[in-house]
Amino acid sequence: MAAIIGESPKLALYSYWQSSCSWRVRFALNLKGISYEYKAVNLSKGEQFTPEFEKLNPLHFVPVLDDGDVVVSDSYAILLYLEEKYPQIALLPADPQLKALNLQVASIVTSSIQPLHMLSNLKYLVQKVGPQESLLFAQTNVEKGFNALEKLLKDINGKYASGDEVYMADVFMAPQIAVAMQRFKIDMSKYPRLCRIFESLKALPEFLDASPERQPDALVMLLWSYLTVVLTDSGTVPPNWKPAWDEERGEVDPLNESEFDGLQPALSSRRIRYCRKCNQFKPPRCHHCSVCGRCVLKMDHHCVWVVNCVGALNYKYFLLFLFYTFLETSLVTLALFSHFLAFFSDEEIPGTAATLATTFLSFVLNLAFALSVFGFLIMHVSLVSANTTTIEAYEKKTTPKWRYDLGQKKNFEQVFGTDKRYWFIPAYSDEDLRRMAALQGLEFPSNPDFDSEEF
Ligand SMILES: N[C@@H](CCC(=O)N[C@@H](CS)C(=O)NCC(=O)O)C(=O)O
Ligand SMILES: [Zn+2]
Ligand SMILES: [Zn+2]
Repeated sequence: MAAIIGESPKLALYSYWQSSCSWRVRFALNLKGISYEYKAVNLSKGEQFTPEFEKLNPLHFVPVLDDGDVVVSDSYAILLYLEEKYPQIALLPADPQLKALNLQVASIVTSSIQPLHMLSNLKYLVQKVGPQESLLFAQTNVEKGFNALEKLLKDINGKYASGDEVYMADVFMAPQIAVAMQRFKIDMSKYPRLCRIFESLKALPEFLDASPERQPDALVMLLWSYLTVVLTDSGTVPPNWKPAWDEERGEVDPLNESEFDGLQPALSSRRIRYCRKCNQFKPPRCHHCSVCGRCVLKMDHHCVWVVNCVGALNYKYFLLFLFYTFLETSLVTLALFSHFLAFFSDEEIPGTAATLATTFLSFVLNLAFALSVFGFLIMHVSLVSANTTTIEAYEKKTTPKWRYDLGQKKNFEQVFGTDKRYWFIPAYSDEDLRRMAALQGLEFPSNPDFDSEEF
């Protein structure tokens, strides 16, 4: 987002990443080079119905623009307001006929297409007439609107809707076409003029920056997982912890019997896990981390990216962080793919040298990240499905009979919990925290068939 003009106080935009109406306004603000504060309103959680939001827009819709003394809701009204208040980089042409055309296109999108497929209306229809009928209803109305737009713009020359400049018609059409293709699978080959306009518009960095997957609220899950894995202690051995019985054999630093005077006889005949650096007993699967300088419960590895050790208490959060990073970087890579290909074609690419370089670099970096995170993710999927940690997989000898292997489903639950609703969020249900010993990191259920096996 470019710098704001003059000394005006910063605008705020109430928006939801997936809302096409908000996308129009984000696109317009970017075209005008106006920076703004992004205020996420989570429509799927019903945040549009809170009393605070109702004061801003009694219709409970995003977008809403807050320009200090002036609060405007409705994308159409917001565009006209911005045009008056920030006239630099006009989004309406001076020519009355072209101006009318732009207003007409914008109005067709906001009143004759989008309201007929908006989520709350479709939800209502799904309940009344079923999912098939409601999808057909949405598709029919999008196509009706696109037929009209195709005819209206058929004889206009130029890359964009009303010529070679980007105006209000484009601002309204581009997100609408993107949604029609992605959400309603509309066959755009029936609308060649709209297709050409969309091809030019989707190459604009101002449009890409406004796209759903680049909005801060789309990044929420990634950031949430990241902060949780950074802030959750990986698990330390409680002071004075003593083993109830021997757990593992072949550990480093086996002690001789005279070193544990006072322990039960049954224990002294076996090998006890003891950390000489911390001077304390080690629970099963616990390892000493030399970076953290302490013993870490079910230690996986020390991770520099999250500046923390990854262990029993934060392993799930770490995996979710990997998963959401993979999702995010792959989406951005896919979105930028056609722009990347355009660099190798002969066609002229719009945008300044700086924005082109940024697009190119973003593509390469996101692709590299997506691929490396993917490799890491696959490795951890196989570790989780066998109920091993990175350290154990490294240390494990050849036997396939791993005592903690409870079968794939149970192994997965040992890390992610048994409650499906919590699988994709960095948290556990209270019930799981109470019932599942593995989540505390001191005891782990083992497979009775392999229990006596050595490893
Ligand atoms: N005419 C309004 C429509 C706004 C609108 O439909 N917003 C949708 C998102 S695109 C919304 O907030 N829906 C919330 C809901 O349906 O509860 C505009 O152009 O801003
Ligand atoms: Zn230690
Ligand atoms: Zn560590």
